[in-house]
Amino acid sequence: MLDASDTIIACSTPPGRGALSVIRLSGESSIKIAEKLLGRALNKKVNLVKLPLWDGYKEKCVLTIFNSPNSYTGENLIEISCHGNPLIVRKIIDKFLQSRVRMANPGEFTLRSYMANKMSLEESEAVIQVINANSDSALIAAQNTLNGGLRKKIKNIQKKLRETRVVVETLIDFTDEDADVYLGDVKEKIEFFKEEYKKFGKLMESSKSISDDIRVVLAGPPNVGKSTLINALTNENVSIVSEIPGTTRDVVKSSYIAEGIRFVLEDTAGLRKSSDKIEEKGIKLAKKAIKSADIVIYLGLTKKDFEDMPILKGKPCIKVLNKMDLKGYKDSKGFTRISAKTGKNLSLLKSLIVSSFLNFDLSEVVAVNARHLSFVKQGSKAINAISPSLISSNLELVAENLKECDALLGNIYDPISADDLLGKIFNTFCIGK
Ligand SMILES: Nc1nc2c(ncn2[C@@H]2O[C@H](COP(=O)(O)OP(=O)(O)OP(=O)(O)O)[C@@H](O)[C@H]2O)c(=O)[nH]1
Ligand SMILES: [Mg+2]
Repeated sequence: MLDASDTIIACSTPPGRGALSVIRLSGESSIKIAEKLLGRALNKKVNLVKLPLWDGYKEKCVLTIFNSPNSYTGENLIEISCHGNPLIVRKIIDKFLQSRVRMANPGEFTLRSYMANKMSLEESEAVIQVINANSDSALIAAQNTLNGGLRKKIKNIQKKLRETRVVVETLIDFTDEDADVYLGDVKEKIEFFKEEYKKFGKLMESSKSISDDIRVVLAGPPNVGKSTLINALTNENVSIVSEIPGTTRDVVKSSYIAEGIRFVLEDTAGLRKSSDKIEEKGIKLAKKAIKSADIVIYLGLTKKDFEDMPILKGKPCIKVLNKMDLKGYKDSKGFTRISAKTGKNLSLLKSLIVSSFLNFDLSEVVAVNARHLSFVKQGSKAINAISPSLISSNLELVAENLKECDALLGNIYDPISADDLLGKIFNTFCIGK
């Protein structure tokens, strides 16, 4: 995977027919190899050539030359634009494969860019997020990370962490009496840093959700209007509505975009004790969806529907009372009241969903993936383990925890263990990128 000495080739545009396909050829010898195949020099930046593919057939294509180091990979690179026909693409690639060129692995062009120090690791990862972005905000986030925004945020929190650590390390060298005097200041400084880290962690979590689609799971007892709500919020008739409790069994998905963020709603089976085998399976799926949701909209008709819900513990949740249009409807504090049927308060509900994630300026959002978030969370554990009593009893351990968090965060843009990690990251790319 990490051998960057040879010349690689792959089609960089999606498979299928179109006006054009673009094939990339990268490696120090790429230009020489192409010149040999063509029997002519490639002196210009853009060259119109006739590439012999088999006896009697030459493909007219445009070869754009990017000389090292001013190319995507940092190596000599050629982009071959040909007619968008999979047969022609295959023939061109086959031609080069006969000339000391090999097929590129998934993400290998971007890996080479990383290896040539043209991009840092998290910037390389953002490339795939640019490709996969489904909404304006996901695209903004990916571009921000691509422009170094994530690293800037991490370095900023590391700077604050190190300032805190300096204070702790200094106190370790004090005599016991002097240390007692400053202990209060240190406790205050650490509390302040903990708060800063909490804010940073929240921004990272929201950024992770926004970088993907936000998964909003609609849950609650049967017959409360979950399916009516998914249809109303997404303006599509995706889920069956009926007055019979236990109608929905499978998880039904539909999406909408608000404030540039894509929300994927999941309608689920009503939660109740059931002896019906199929319904039971549906309830299992519902519970699974709730557990992995970014946010749950829990729907009920009365306050009683919200009692005893251990599954929602620690989950961001909006509690909603539906069917406010009905006669005899009872209002309750702490709940959002709607009517999925008449549409009353649905725009309010939509803005509540957005504000659960967008509690900061959208331009602040950076693309965060599961790997980044896992280091942020591990760092959070190390920071939260610093209690006031630990500060009083063991400053060395406090300093150690701060150091551990610092190292964990550093892994995001400067990983310690190289090859297997890089292999895993770049394997998630498409071939040709
Ligand atoms: N009056 C009134 N009726 C509603 C409202 N929302 C849903 N209903 C009705 O309530 C019944 C159940 O609606 P569904 O959307 O199927 O309920 P559900 O929660 O998906 O039910 P299950 O799939 O069985 O869990 C249907 O007859 C709907 O027309 C509302 O806001 N007001
Ligand atoms: Mg339903």
